[in-house]
Parts: sequence; structure tokens; C-alpha cells
Amino acid sequence: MSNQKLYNLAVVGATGAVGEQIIKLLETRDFPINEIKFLSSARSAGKKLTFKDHEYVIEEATPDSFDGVEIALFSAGGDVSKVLAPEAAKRGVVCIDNTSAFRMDPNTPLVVPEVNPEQIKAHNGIIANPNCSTTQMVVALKPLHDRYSIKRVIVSTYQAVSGAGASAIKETLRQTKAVLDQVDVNPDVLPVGGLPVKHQIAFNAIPQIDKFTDNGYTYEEMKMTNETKKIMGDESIEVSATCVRVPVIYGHSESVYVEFNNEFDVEEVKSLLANAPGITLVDDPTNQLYPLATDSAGKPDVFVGRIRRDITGEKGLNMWIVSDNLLKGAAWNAVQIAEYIAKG
Ligand code: L14
Repeated sequence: MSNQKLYNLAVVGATGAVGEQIIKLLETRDFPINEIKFLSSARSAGKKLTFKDHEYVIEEATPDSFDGVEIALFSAGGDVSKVLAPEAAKRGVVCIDNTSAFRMDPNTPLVVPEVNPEQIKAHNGIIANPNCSTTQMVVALKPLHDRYSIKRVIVSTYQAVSGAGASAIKETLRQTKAVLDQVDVNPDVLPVGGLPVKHQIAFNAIPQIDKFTDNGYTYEEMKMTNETKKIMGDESIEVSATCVRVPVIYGHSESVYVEFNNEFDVEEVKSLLANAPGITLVDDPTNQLYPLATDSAGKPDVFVGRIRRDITGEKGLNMWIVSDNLLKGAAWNAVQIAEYIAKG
């Protein structure tokens, strides 16, 4: 008999693209569960789902839903988290929040377990899960920052449509068929964020994810700048990002330029990354091996390759970072945090 404590869990946003992955991970990793409840907006309440061979009815999330819950995983959008996570926290629940609602709140830790696991215990009822593009990047930056000290990062992302939810996946497939059938594409979903103009995603690349801020960067890009500093615990790391949506279903790719304060060695970089937690090094140009979104889909790791010294400067490195945006970028990072809490 194990002495493992069993937890009362709530999954908020159970029917969403991330919620689905959270549920799968809780099942396959056999998370120590006493009771579990599945919550959603009124729209999805009443739907049924199967978890470990039992059928559950999804309930509408209200403040009282959280009585008796110990850990709640939120992925029902920022507006739901803003209202319900503080209510849950008041009731003694530890909330792991997948939205951007609390990430930059100074009282809320922003955690990637490979980078700053010690922050988990510093919570005041809410732990924020970072933005997907930021998460996979900091997993790779951490061992390099510890060794050589990072001065600045210039990153361009190639982001999968699944980040924008199930409707964006459907839209991409629909548009692709429309192009092949030579009928009007009629863009309807991307970019997301309540924007008036929609663009074609099929056979295209859209350099806008979320709204624009006043400095010409989008919110998605500024998340990479601000969240990287907070997770790495170092305000001196500068990040300039260009975030691009591409017609890939699962897996964000990133072209990352890193400039160090100290001298570095490329072979040592490869071995630091190969030995770092959560990273799989895929870097064998002679055999045309490098990370691909299609290979990363469904896997928990962050894949790094195309590692080379930058030819334009002294202390610059280029690399290619790929990970499943719904897993390490969202559901897996959240479940990992829950597992740390369960381990005590
Ligand atoms: O910050 O649209 O959690 O791909 C994650 C999905 C931001 C937008 C976040 C997307 C969102 C992103």
C-alpha cells in the first residue's frame, strides 16, 4: 500500500483543446486522484466525457464548484480565470492557470518546472502556466544562461494553428480544401483576439498573433519578452520576438538567435542541451536530422537542433526549437506542476 495522498481535482475548460490534453495526461500518468470534476462555461455544461472508464457530466463552473477541491487546472480563457481562480483560491484551492490573466501579477509565480521549480511553493493560491512559445524557448535557454549568461535573444516563431483552439484547426482544414477546390477561401477565424480583419491561413504565413500593442509588437510577442525575464528571474535578458502563424496543426517552431555575455563553445552547448531536463537534441545535419513539428506532435519534450555559431558576431548562437504547443506549451507543463505539488 502506498502512502501517496490522493487529491480532489477540478478541470476547468474540460472541452477545450488544452483541457482535452490535460485530461489525457491525468489518465495516462495516473495522477493520484481522490475525486475529479469537470467544469466549463454554461455553453458546454451538460456534455458528457469519459475519464478512466467512468462517465462524467460536465458542470457549469461557479465559485461554489470549488468547495472541497484541492487542485484546479484552468484553461477556459482569461475571462473565466480572472473571475473564478481568485474564488477558488479563497476556498483553499491551488489553481494552475493556463491563461495570461495572472502571469505578470507579482504575487503569482510563473513556472516552468525545468527552469524555476522552486517558485511552485511560493504561490498564493494561483500558479501561472506561461505562454506556449515562451515555455519551449526558456527550457532551452536556461542551461545556456546558467553557463554563459544571456545578453539578448532575437526569435521568430512559426506557430501552429491549434494554439488558437479547435476552431482554428477546422478553419485551416476548411480553407485548404477551398484552395484545392478553387473556391473562395472566405477567411473567418485568424488572427484571433476579437480583430475586425481576418486573413487566409491556408498556404500562407500571418505575422500577427493577438492584437498589436503601442510599440509595434503584438501581445504574443511582448509575452515572450516579459515572461522570459520573469521565469528566468533575470530582468537583464532582452527578448525581441516576431510571432508568425503558419498552417501547421500541432507544434510551434522557433528560429532563435542568442547573444551571450561570455565566450561559449558550440560542442559544449550541444552537450549542455543534450543533458538538460526536458530536452531532446536532434542535430545531425549530415543525415538531415533536425527538429520538425510533425515529429514533436504528441510528445512532451522540447526538441533543439540546427545549433551553430552565428557568422555575424562574436558571441552569438543560432538554433531551432520545436515543441508540441498543446503539451509542453500548455497541458503537460500544467500537469507537471500538479505532479510537483503532489510530490510535496
Ligand atoms: O498566451 O493563439 O496562453 O497560438 C496561447 C495560444 C496566446 C495565443 C496564451 C495562440 C495564448 C496562443
